[in-house]
Amino acid sequence: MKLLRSVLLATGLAAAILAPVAASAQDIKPRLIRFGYGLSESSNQGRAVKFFVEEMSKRSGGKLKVKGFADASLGSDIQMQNALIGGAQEMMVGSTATLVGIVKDFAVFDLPFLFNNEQEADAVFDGPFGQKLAAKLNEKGLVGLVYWENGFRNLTNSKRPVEKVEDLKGIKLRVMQNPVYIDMFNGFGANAVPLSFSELFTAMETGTVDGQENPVTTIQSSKFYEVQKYLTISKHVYSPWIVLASKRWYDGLSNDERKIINEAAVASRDFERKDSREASKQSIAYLKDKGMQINELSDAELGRMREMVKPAMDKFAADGGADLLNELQGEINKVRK
Ligand code: TF8
Repeated sequence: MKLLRSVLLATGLAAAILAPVAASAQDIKPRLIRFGYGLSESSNQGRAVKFFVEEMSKRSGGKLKVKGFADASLGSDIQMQNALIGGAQEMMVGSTATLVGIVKDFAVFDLPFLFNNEQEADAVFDGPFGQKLAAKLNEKGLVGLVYWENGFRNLTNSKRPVEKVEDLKGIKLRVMQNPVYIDMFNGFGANAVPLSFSELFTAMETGTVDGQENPVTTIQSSKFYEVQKYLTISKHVYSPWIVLASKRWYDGLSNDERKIINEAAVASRDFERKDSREASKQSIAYLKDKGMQINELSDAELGRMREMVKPAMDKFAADGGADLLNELQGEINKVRK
């Protein structure tokens, strides 16, 4: 017993001594890294940030200290992007949809009904297409590290069940600040209201908007069921998140530090996707239990929506996005085969 204890003590001690030694052989400085995000600490986004914090600490012998800031406490997605560009904040995770003011090409991911499932999305985001778009951020002062899953988006509102597109008529629907979303939902007959996520709950609570669209995990973690009665499973868009670093800050790091960040980011991506997918399986039952009335759109209705959204797709193509959309569809077809 005594022996066992001292062996345990010794191995524990050895690990404690060796970890920092291994890290200090590398060029790593003690740093505080502010990592902002829009959802709550208990959301899938929050859990993955926590995982990243721990990975960074482990991989750097405690030197690279990441502090997560939940609930948009450092600002909305767009405000944080600008803080990263200016070098006032180091890292964030947020929607690619809000990056369109910086790199227009990201709008291609906002087009509806592109991906049939998560596996197609993973292959495209982690493959050359996703990497090419992320690389376009560099000249704008951002580094796109990895894509996380936000998920397939669904509709909620406080007015009525949406069983057919016509039910959206006149509904004031919050969308992300992005022209594709505005065109898409106006095309469906709703009144699209672009708003930052951080203003959304209050806007629904006060009736400034009647509804919104987001993955079920977010509808759960942001407690939208408190202010929304109807949930329609439409899966109209697969939405990614992107983990970003300030380029100004990132360029000043050592190779060893950058390597740790890149590897921790990849580990966080794998953790986040698995965790989000598991969580989303529980969400529908949870939301039903919270009193939401839930319906699924029929294939026929989804087919009608695809037709109705064609003008928005054509507009994207005519606006210089045709080649990009073709390329993306080509990449998705490769995965489908
Ligand atoms: C949205 C997005 C949100 C993100 C998040 C705050 O509706 O789906 O998940 O912006 O980072 O705005």
